[in-house]
Amino acid sequence: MVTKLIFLFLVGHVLSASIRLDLGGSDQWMFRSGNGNSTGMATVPGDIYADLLNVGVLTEDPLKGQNDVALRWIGRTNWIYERKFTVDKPMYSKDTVLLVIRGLDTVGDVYINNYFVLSSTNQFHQHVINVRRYLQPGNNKIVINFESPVNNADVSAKLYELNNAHFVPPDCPPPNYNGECHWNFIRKVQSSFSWDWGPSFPTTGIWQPMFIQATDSAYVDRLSGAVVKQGDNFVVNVELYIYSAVTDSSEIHVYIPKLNIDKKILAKLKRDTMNKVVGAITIPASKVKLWWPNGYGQQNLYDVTAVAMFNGESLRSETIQIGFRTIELVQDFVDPSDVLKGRNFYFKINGVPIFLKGSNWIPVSSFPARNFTARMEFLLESARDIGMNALRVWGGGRFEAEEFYQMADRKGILLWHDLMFACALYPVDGAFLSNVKEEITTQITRIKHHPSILVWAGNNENELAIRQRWWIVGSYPVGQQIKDYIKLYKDTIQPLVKELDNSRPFLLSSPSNGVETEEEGGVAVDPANPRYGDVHYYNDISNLWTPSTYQIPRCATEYGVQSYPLKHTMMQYINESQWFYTSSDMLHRQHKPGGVLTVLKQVFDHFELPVGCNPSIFNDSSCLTGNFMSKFAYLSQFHQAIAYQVETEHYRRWRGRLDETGQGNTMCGLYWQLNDVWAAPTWSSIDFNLNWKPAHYFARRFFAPVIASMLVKNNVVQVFVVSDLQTDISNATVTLDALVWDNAFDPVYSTRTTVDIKALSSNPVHFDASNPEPKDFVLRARVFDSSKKQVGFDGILLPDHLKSNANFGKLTIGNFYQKTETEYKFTVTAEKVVPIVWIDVADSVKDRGVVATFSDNAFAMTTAQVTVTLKVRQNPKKLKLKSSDLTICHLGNCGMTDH
Ligand code: BMA
Repeated sequence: MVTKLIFLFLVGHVLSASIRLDLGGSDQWMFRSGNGNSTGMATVPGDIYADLLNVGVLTEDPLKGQNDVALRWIGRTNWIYERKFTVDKPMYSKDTVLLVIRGLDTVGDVYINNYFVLSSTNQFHQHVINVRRYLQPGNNKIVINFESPVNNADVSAKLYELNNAHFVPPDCPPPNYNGECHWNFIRKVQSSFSWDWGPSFPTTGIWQPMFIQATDSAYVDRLSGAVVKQGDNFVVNVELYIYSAVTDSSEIHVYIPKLNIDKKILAKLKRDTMNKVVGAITIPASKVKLWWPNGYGQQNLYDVTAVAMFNGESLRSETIQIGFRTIELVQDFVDPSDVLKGRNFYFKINGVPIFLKGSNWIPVSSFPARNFTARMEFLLESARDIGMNALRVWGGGRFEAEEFYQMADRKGILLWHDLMFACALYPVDGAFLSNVKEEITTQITRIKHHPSILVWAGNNENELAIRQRWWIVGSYPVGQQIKDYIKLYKDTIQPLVKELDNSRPFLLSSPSNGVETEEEGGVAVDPANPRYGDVHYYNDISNLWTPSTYQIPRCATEYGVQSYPLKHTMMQYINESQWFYTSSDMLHRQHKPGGVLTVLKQVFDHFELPVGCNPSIFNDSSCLTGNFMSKFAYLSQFHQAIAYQVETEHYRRWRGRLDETGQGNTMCGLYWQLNDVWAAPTWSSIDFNLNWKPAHYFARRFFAPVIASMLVKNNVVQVFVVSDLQTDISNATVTLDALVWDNAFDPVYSTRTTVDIKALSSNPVHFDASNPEPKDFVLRARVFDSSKKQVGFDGILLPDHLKSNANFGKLTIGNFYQKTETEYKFTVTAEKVVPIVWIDVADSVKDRGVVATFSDNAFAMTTAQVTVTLKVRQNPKKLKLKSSDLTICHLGNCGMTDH
């Protein structure tokens, strides 16, 4: 009680000796191009594209048509941002006046009243600098001269080549990306120079908040700290960053109100420096409620606040939230008597082995300075709601916004966190290494308190790139590439990360062989070896609906296949006349080299072609129509969904099982990719307009805690009941039915058996009866507990070839009613078995900003009627929905009339 009172008193105390002036806003900053041709008011935080749109220099959304190419000049231009601000008497009377910048994008010099203040070289750096001596009473001016990021990268690459007698690959992205070169030479979001799923928008601007903080005493910049378990206790290693105006000592209190903790730390602060004050709070583990990933328990979080008592003043930090949980990365040999079989690779959270189920996160937008709270919330909720427990923050993106980590903490989404290096080799000169060290120190310190962060990985695919010889550079032999790689990730980054954060594991790369990579010196002979660490797996040639296509890895952190957005999404960014698959706008958005043909081939290996069209003749005119494109877009999405199901279930079936060569014990399935930054054919399961693609609905079923997954081998069906539950299901009944297209909903074959389902494992279930030849059947497996309640969803296995022109009968939506403000219920009735049913809200409703998802969708109808709930996620105009606002189609007719 006493603690609480002190706490309230301190929080309420007026911070009289400090003055803050926010330098953000939309009515103070001006921007102009280096040559003075474009100019106007700017918004801070913001980016140059938003500013140019605001003032009308750009008249169209950069994401439309081929604007990324038309607007290339923006990234190749130097931009100047400036504003005036007033230093009033009270502020001028302070002798410490700090300029605090949370992020500049990217390379530029900052001046106040023509005095040079600092140079920015990195989008992920932050700056706190005493600028008192540059200030004057009254009017002051701050100017930031940004260099074009494209030119800067280009010049840096050339200089490096001159000094080191070799270039650092890659030079440029493939020409069809319409991207910029040498992203590896500038420390900004690597994909802002283009990627295979996104356009090139090399942003410039003041992308994070900026303010002036004047003080006579001190300014508390940041509270941070990681939580580790030691014996029976948790230890919160608190770090407080205080910029002090004077040399003095301070009494610091760190409060964790829920635990009634008031920890006193005495600190000696040095004048005119950022002081790092540390303290350890030891808490018996029995006193706390653990934080769990989604599906395993509550996401218990605790507020932590620090208050520094200073010269009679109390300076309060921002409140952070921490969680108590342990992380263990298990990498023991699968068979100690035969180490060549490889090592396990899985994570235990609070002692429970967790199968990582999820996807890969790319930046929420090409324009990350803008406010994307709602979009981010939607995407993370979409991950949580379908049972994901993990996302990989991919290394070509960014250290995310604070709110991203907060949402992941609250939703129980574990984050496999790459550091921001991707698909490239990097310079290793002194300047680059110190630049990177500051970046990593800043960012890890900023976010390490978040319980959702599971692991750091040094980069995306750079080890793989060396070994798979992605680039042959005569003057830069592989041996030297390896040496440089080791210098950057093993000798520089790894010790730094370990020093900054000993509360979670560090991996040199993703994918890597984990411990094996370390034992091989940092670059493994075969980083893609499925017996060690994680793998990324892509295949454009083989049948993706057949499990035998896939490896049996320990952990799959990337895999996927592309699909096209539906017409309604595309129509907001291209003209209707471009809605055919070889139109210049559609080709423009397909960055994956060869992607147009591989998607066509993949899709029509499983589905029938629309009558009359033969896309193997590339310009067959009957395929080059909007109708074909509409149908093809649906089919590509259905194909993607089934491929993700087959691959993910394959991984899940290998949970806790090894083959005779020691492969197996697979513990991760993170498909590539969750989200999109533009409307284009990509690997995402949620399109740019936030429509869940069929793959996302499939994921809800294939990521369910218990699945009944079928494997057909030599015409024999086996059912694997894979359980991520922590308790066994004894006396479960497993049923298997075979259905056909023309026997209504009556199975032509049924069998069942009773088994015990072991927790946290994959349980192969054998049937006594001989099973049917499964080629043309829809197979359905179900699991029931001992009280005859179904566990999980129907397991469905569709035939390898599906008649996408067939008539699957009439589908009817009925009994539509509003259940709550945001939920509607209805039934779907079918006449016969339908392989895939697709429900949607009508385009006219989407046009009014409605984003909705369904409790189930893209499902096989194997009973006459199912009940579905529609959940309205965004509804800016507060529309009331009617049953006529829904559309329904099936595999045979989706896209036949435009939806
Ligand atoms: C991997 C990723 C990304 C890429 C994806 C699809 O290489 O790491 O770089 O977008 O595959 O090609």
